[in-house]
Amino acid sequence: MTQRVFSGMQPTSDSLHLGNFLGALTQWVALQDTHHAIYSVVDLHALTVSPDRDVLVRRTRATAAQYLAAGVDPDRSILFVQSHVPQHTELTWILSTFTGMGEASRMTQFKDKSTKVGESGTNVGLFTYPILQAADILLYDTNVVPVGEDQRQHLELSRDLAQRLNSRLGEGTAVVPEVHIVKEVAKIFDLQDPTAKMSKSSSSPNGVIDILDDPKAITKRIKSAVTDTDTVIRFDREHKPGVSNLLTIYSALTGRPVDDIVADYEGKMYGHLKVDLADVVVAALTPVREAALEWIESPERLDSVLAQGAEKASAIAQATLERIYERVGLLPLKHR
Ligand code: ATP
Ligand code: LTN
Repeated sequence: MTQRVFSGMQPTSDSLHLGNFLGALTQWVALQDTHHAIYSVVDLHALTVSPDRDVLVRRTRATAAQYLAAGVDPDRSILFVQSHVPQHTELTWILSTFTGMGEASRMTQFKDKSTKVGESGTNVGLFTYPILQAADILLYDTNVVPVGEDQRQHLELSRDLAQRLNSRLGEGTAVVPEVHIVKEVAKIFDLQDPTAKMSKSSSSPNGVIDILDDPKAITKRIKSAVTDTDTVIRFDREHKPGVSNLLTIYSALTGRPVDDIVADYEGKMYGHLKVDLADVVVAALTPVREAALEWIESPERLDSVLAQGAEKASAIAQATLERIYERVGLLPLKHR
């Protein structure tokens, strides 16, 4: 049987950034050729950061638009919004009763995010976030989950929960998912702080390249990327994180090996590399930006694609949920 892929991103920003694009979205698009793919805009996860109502609605559509623009193909894959499929919240409850307080407390993303906002700003949803993520994955009997490096620990929890369901409720209750992380692009760094990951919640907007940025803004940000006082263009993650990050992006977008690119720039200055890289990024993102803006301007067409996706996703999710409900011993409802 064709292996199944599932992944999702939170609608926590108007635009996805180059890290999301290379670390996740590009892999999603490629996996459609070999797998049955299911991709979701995980709006329930985004509620953990208490967004404004109108902003969340807008970002949910914009995120779906960017998936489509990057090449997620609704004729081959399922594309849907998480809250349209209520089985996600239903399975989350069951999984929460299989999750230990200790293991949930060890999640580093929760620790980081809750430290940032302090105890008064931390809601329980932020704590149970990885359990909802496990529900997303297990509901579709997912074999492969393409994500960036920062999601590795959450994926470990999903795997542990799947194995626990199988040992307590019987083999075949859940599929144990494999994480799919492409090493080269698993962590794209911030252009202003090349030791931190490029992130939607970055403190330095100039360090982030957004898919929806116009070419001028992209060029400006790449030209002002932090490098080092040395002048040699070579790949050295530890001593030259800024230049290495630029080389990684260049290589990922052109498909050329880093060594070839380094050879081309022998004896040249950082400025040369940056000017050319700006052209490469603009060329790669412009068609995506234009297609995304078209989708954003046709919300009805977009909503209809999402409605079809939700219907297909729901059918798969309901079958899994019924299997698990039956195995945990919830009394089946007999219709009169
Ligand atoms: P936030 O900063 O709000 O946590 P984010 O920018 O990390 O957001 P997510 O929605 O959490 O974005 O991530 C969506 C997907 O993109 C995930 O698979 C994540 O691993 C991947 N990803 C995020 N940032 C990067 C990055 N800098 N490099 C590679 N992959 C990334
Ligand atoms: N936590 C993920 C988003 C996410 C996800 C998922 C990723 C929610 N559910 C299921 C893969 C599979 C993040 O990128 N921050």
